[in-house]
Amino acid sequence: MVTALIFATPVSLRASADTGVAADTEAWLRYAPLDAKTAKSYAQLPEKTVVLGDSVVLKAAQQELIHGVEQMLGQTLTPRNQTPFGNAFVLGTLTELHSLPLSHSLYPSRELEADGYWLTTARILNSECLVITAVNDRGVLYGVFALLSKIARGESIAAINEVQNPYASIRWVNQWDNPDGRIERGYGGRSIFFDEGKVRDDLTRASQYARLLASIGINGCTINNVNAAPSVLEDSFIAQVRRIADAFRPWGVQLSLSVDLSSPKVITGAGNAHVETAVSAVQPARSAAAPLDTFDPLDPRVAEWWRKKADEIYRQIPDFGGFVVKADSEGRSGPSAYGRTHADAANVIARALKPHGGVVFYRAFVYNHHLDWHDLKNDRAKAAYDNFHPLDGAFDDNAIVQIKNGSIDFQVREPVSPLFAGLRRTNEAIELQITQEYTGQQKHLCFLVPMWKEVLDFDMRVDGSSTPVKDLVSGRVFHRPVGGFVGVANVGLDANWLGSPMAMANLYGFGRLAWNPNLSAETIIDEWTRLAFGSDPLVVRTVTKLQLDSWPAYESYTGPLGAGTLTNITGNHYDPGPESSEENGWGQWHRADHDGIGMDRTIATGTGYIGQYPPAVQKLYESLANCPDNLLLFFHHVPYTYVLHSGKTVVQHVYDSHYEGAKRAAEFVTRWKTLEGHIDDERYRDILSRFEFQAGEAVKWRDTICNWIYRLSSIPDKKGRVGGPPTA
Ligand code: GCV
Repeated sequence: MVTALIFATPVSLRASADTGVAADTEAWLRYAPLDAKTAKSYAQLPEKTVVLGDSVVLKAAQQELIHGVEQMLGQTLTPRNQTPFGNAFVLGTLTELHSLPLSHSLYPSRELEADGYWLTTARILNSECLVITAVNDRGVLYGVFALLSKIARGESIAAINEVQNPYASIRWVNQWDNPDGRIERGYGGRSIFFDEGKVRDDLTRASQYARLLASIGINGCTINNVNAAPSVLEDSFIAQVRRIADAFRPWGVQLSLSVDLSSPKVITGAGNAHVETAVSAVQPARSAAAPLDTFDPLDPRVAEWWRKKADEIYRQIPDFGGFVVKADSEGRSGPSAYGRTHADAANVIARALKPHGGVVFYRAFVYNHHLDWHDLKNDRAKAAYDNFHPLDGAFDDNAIVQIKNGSIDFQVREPVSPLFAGLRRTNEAIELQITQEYTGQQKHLCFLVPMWKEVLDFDMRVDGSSTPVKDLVSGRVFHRPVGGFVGVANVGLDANWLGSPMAMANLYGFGRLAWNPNLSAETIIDEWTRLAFGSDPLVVRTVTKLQLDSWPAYESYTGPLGAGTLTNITGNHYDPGPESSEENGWGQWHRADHDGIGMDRTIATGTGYIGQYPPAVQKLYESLANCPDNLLLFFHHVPYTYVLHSGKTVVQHVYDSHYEGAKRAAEFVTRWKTLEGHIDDERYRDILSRFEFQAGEAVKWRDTICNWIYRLSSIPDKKGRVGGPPTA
């Protein structure tokens, strides 16, 4: 098969590396010229590059190295392909490296795994070389990006000897793009992949996106909405999707598709000869693409349909990653239509993918959105565990249950899903939301890495041992063959990808955590800031601190004490709308009334949700005495006068935190203003106007929530800001 090579063209020219638009598009791959002093410390770098092999990934790696060194150091590396090559950057797998005459045996200090890399110096053919090696080509590419990142941040690479392995094999992003070009919960413009029902002609952005993803170790991308249009599996569409896979391939990003479970029954299509054949009474079906009268996963015809469909896709896209399935959720078709289980549905697809090495991600986001809100025992938070825990062990080895971090839906604060601890014989992946659906939609600064860290580090105490979520999802705890991390990214055509340059720290942070969840939020944001804005100490200090302060600030003016969804849940998921959470079937309830607030999820008197956790975690949440303040209202219904560990009453905490949060949002403006003249004007002004807007929105949130709580509780603010004269 001839594969068209589409390499991303970095947009910034050396001279313009600091201008806003270019900096936005290049994001953390700006490779801005280094100052003279820092550049001097890299003066001894080789002047040539040698690549051992000719795969498109290795070529991309070499091109990236040449581009990065040129941009940052103004030095043009010469590609060499014959020996002896003198002092050079040597790029290639260990196997290739070992075929060279080396002066000494060259092995890393610890074992290299797939996608891992080793950066080292070595004497090859009597020349000093800087070696970037790995067990596979993708690892070499990641090594190049890691080396360039170090140079961009001014880190010393003298006598470098560093081995890095990824924490898990699954490091994927999901895009919720629709074929018409709109993106569900996307805040950065229209789809970079699709327009008007077709794959775009110009896939430059898709290629640039894959480059960005590769630079942070992301190895898979699902290109379409989990609310999947069945048409993505039509033959004519797959032929188009193949072009996106071609654009991804040099960057080692595997393409995958979200699919609708009812596809075998609903796919029709103009120009689809198979369909016409199938409906013809004269000729029997000749192809997998023919519509059936069922999508029952246990029907052999359905199994055959998926098998042929997979074969067909792999014929076009040999490195295809697999499928993502959302079923029996929010109106999607599912196995319940035939009385089958989620494992039945996942396995019929898994078996079709298996011969090709593909995987199916089956989402645990399955719940009834017509719950009776009158019934105090009903609880949407229980749904994932209730649906999937009984099926543990029933999923095939290449099926992965994809679990949202919390048990509701990407709220500003939720406890981790108990399902992470509830699957011992099933592969898992955690789903994190990079796009800020419930956390300010990129209009508010909300750096999510600290939240994700809390989730990944949360110790589930399975069997009484230390079992943090990161070790459950990576498969370490239960020795699962595959597992890892999925981030819902939703970048769009906007120059800055996510709709805001500062929000890109979340995409960067997701990739870095998926690679190594033990990195601290401080390290990650320090890296990102230096790459995106440079190393001026004032800029680094200010930007990192703003980012690190942003989630706590957002939480304090939108959703304190784990109260759950106070936003407009039936509408835009952005504005304050606390009343909309109640009296409907969606189950994002906070149960606020005149006497108190919070969901009673205890085992003793509530919904019993806490019982889904291992005993040590049950103990933490079941008693009011142990339950942390920041999740109190998620687990307990208490009177407004209940006194928190902090010594404040619930109602006073709500008032204070909203005023404090809005004040902090206003201070973001003044803090940002100290950077005038220290970063490019375009981004300075763009981000300033965002902070000003956020400050106003925070006041809106503050006033709406405080007045609402006052209306319900009739308890005035002790500081006299809400509902009555000061009492103190
Ligand atoms: C893609 C939430 C979002 C939906 C999303 C869904 C999901 O409900 O609001 O837009 O649908 O989650 O994750 O499937």
